[in-house]
Amino acid sequence: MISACLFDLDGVLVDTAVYHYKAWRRLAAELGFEFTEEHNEALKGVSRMASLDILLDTGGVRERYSAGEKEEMAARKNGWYVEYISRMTASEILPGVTSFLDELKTKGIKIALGSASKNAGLILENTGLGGYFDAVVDGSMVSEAKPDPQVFLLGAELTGTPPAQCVVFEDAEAGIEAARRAGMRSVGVGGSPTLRKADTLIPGFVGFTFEDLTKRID
Ligand code: B16
Ligand code: MG
Repeated sequence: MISACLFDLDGVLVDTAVYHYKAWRRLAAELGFEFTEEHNEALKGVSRMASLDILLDTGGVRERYSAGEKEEMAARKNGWYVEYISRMTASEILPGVTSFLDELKTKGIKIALGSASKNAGLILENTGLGGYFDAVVDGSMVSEAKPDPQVFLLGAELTGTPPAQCVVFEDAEAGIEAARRAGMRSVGVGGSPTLRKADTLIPGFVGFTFEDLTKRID
């Protein structure tokens, strides 16, 4: 029985990875090294400070900076990122997402967000997705990042749903592992081979219905 669907944000409902990439690349350029789209793959679903460490490792400069300097760099990157996402609109919701959420609402299935992003609220507001959610858990509400299950367990609790009746939609391996540790089923979204541990895989939401979900997971 499925009573709640828990969604990751970046890469599942919207593609904010392009904006994260633009901002990280700008930071790397200021620090004097190149950061490619390929490097950026490793940052998907990873928290802001952990992402910065990965970026600094790419440039081979992590040891050069103090904790305070790293805080400042992360804040600088976030300032640019917020500037980019401030201009987001509903046109950036990924294809098929709105119809699937509409269907869940009609069927009385609870909808929750489980994102690592501390900017999730702004993205939901600008895209108009916010109204769908019975609960929103973002990076500012948890102390442990995915693959820790905290973000999804809190989402389940806030919607009053037992974990066994929750399904998580994720585009990152750490998120699929977080769902498993939370005792929830998972749907891997997108084509990444790193998602093979998900209970089922979908390329995206176009044409995907709740009936399809129950056929694959119930
Ligand atoms: P922020 P998700 C994640 O979002 C992004 O995939 C990841 O690239 C980002 O570093 C992280 O949020 C933190 O975001 O800097 O806005 O707090 O996939 O968990 O929705
Ligand atoms: Mg994601």
